[in-house]
Amino acid sequence: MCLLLVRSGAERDFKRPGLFAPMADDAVDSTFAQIRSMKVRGAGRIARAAVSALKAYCESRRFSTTQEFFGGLFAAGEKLRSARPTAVSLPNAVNFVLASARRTQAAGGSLRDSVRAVREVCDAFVDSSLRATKTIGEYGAKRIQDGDVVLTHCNSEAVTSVLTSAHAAGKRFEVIATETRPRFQGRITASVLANRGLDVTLIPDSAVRVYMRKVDTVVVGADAIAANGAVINKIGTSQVALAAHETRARFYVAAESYKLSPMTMTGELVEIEQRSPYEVVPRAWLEANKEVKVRNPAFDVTPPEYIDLIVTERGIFPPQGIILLMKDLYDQPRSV
Ligand code: RI2
Repeated sequence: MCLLLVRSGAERDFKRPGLFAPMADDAVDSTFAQIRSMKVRGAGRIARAAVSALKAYCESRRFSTTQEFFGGLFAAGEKLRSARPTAVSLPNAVNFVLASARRTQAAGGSLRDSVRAVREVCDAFVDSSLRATKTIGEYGAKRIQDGDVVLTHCNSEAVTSVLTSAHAAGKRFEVIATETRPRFQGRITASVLANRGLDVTLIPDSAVRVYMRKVDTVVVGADAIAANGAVINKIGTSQVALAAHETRARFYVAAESYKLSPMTMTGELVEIEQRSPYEVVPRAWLEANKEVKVRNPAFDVTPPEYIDLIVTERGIFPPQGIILLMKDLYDQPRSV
C-alpha cells in the first residue's frame, strides 16, 4: 500500500537521528511530490500520507527552539495542503494536526513535550482514519444483498472495505468495476477484489449504461462532500449516477467524515483539479494534432438528488442530512 511506503520512509528517517534538516524536508517534499504525481492517490491515503510526513518532520530533526519547530511544522503543513486541490481529506487532515499544534504551542510546554504531542496527534489521525474505513465497511456491507450486482467506479478504499466486508459476511454478489480512464484506477479495484475472492468483471467506462440494466446497487467513494449533499468524486461518477437513476439502481457513497468540506457551509466551491492532457493522449499524438484541445478534469459533481445514502463511520445519512454531521464536526467553517 502506498501509505505504508511513505510511512516506512518516515520511520527510517527517525531511526537515523544523525541526519537532521535535509531529511525532514525530504519527507515533506517527497510526500508532496508523490501526492501531486498520484504515486500516492486515493483521498484517504493522501490524507494519511500528508500526516505521516508531518510526523516524519517531527522525528527526523533536532530543533533548537519551539519557535523553530512550530514554524517549520506550519510551513510543512501549508505545502502539503496544496499538493492536490480537490480531495478535502488532505486539508482536513493537515488542519487537524495543525489546529492541535496551535493549541499545544499556546499551552507553552517544552520543546520535547511539544514534539511528542504533535507526533501523537499524527498517530491518532492515522489510526482513526484506518478504523473509519473498517467501520464504513461494516455499515455499508449491511446494504449489500445476496444476489446483488454491484457496480463501482474508480478505486476507493472505503468502497473496497464495504465489498470485502459483505463478502466476508458470506453474501454472494457480483461486482462490476469500471476501467476509470484516463488512469485506469478501476484495474486496481478489480485486481484487489479478485485477489480477495470476489466475483469481478471489468468494463470500459463507456459500457456503464449497457450494464446498468442488471445492476442493483452502485457504491462509489468521495473526494469531497458539499454542505448540500453533492458528492465530488472521480470524473465519470455523475454519469454513472445518471444511468443508475434511469434504472432505479440504488446509489450509495462510502466516505469517511473527513471528506466533508466545511468551507462549503459558507458558500465556497470545491475546486475541480485539471490534470495534464498527456494523461489522456500521448505527447507525440498531441504534437501531431496541435489544433486539438484536450481537457482532463479529474473529478465531477454528483447532485444530491441522484444519491440515496452516504455511508460514513459516524452513521448512514441521506445526502440532504449530511449537513447535520458537518455542523456537528465543524463548529467553525475552516477548522476541524
Ligand atoms: P478513498 C480517488 O481520487 C477516487 O476519486 C476515489 O473515489 C476517492 O479518491 C476516494 O478514495 P484519486 O486520488 O479515500 O484517485 O475511499 O484522484 O480510497
